Amino acid sequence: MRNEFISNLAACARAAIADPARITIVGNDAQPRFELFHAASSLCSQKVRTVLFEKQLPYRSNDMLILSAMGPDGIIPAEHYHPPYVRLRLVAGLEIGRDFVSGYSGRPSVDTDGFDPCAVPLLVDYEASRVIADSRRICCYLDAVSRTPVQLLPDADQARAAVMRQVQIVDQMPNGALLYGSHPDADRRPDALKVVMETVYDHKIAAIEAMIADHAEDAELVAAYRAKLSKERGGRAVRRDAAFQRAARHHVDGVLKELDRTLRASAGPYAAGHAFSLGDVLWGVNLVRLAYLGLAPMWDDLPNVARYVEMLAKRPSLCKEAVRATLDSLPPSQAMDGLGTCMEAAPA
Ligand SMILES: N[C@@H](CCC(=O)N[C@@H](CS)C(=O)NCC(=O)O)C(=O)O
Repeated sequence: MRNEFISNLAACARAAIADPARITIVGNDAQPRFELFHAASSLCSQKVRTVLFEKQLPYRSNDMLILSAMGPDGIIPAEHYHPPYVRLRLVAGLEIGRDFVSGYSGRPSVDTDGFDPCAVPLLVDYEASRVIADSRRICCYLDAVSRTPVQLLPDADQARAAVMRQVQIVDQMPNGALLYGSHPDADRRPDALKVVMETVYDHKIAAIEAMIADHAEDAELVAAYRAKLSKERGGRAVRRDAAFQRAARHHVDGVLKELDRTLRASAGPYAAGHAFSLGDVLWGVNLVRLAYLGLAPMWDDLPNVARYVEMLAKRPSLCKEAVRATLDSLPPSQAMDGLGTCMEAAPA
C-alpha cells in the first residue's frame, strides 16, 4: 500500500521532467531497488551519486533541471518545484522530523537550517518503502544497506567518529553563499556562471510565487513553498552583502587549514587514515566545487590539501560524478583545467 503510494508519487514527479532522455537506468537492473531524483550540477547530488558509484548500486536516475527560467509565456518553474516531487519530499521530511527551513544561512545543512522541501537530491528505496532526503542522510543510509564493495563508515566507534567529524565539517560548508554570492574583493567565479547567477534568485522567487498562486487550496503545499520562499528571499538579500560573503570565505579558509592539519596527522593518505571513507567522498565533491569556483588558490599554501584534491579527483567515482558532471553541466570554468585531466584515465 505504502509502496504503491510512493511509486505513484515518484511516477508523477518523473512526469514533470521535460526531456525523457534525462530519465535513465544506471547499472544492470531494469527494475532497480533505488530511484534517485537529483541534478547533474548539484553538489549534494554529486555526493550521493559518488556513493552509489562506489557501491556499484543500480538505480533509476532522474536528472532534473533545478534552475527556473523566464520563457516567452512567463516563468518556467524548475522541475523539482512541481507538486508531486514536493509531496514526495514531504514524505521524506516526516522521517527527518525537523521544521522547514525558515531563512538563509548559505549552508544547505538540515541540522542547522531545517528541512528544504524543494531541493534535490531525494532517494526512493522500493524494497524498504522509504523516501530519504538530505545528502548526508542518504549517503549514510546507502552505506548501511550495502556494505560492499567498499564500506564508507567504519564499524569501530573511534574510527567512525573520526569519519563523522569530517562529514559534519563538510555539511557546514557555506556552499550556497559561494555559488550564488558575489565576493566583494575577489569574486573568482567563472564569468559565464556570474551571468546565470544575476537572475537566479529572481527566477526562483517568481517560480515559487507562481506555485503558491496555482496551488492556493492545498495548505500543505503552500506551507512548503512559503518556507522555500523565505529561504530564497533571504539568499537574494545577502548575495552581494560584503560582510556575509567575507564571513563565508573566512569560514572556508579556516576549515581548509584544519583539513590540512588533519591530513598531515592522518596515518594514511585519506582524511581518516588508510581507508577511503564517506569523509573523503564529501571532501572530494566539495573541493572540486571550490576549484570550479576559482578558489583552488586557497590551498596554494596547504600542501596536504593540494595533494589530497589531486588524488581524490583521479578516483573513478569522483572523476565521473564530481569532475565530469561539473564540467558537463555548469558553465565552463578554466579553473577546472587541471582536474579535468582525470578523464583521460577514466572510462566515459
Ligand atoms: N541538506 C540538503 C540540501 C539540499 C540542497 O540545498 N540542494 C540544492 C542543490 S545542492 C538544490 O536543490 N538547489 C536548488 C534549489 O534550492 O532550488 C542536502 O544535502 O541534500
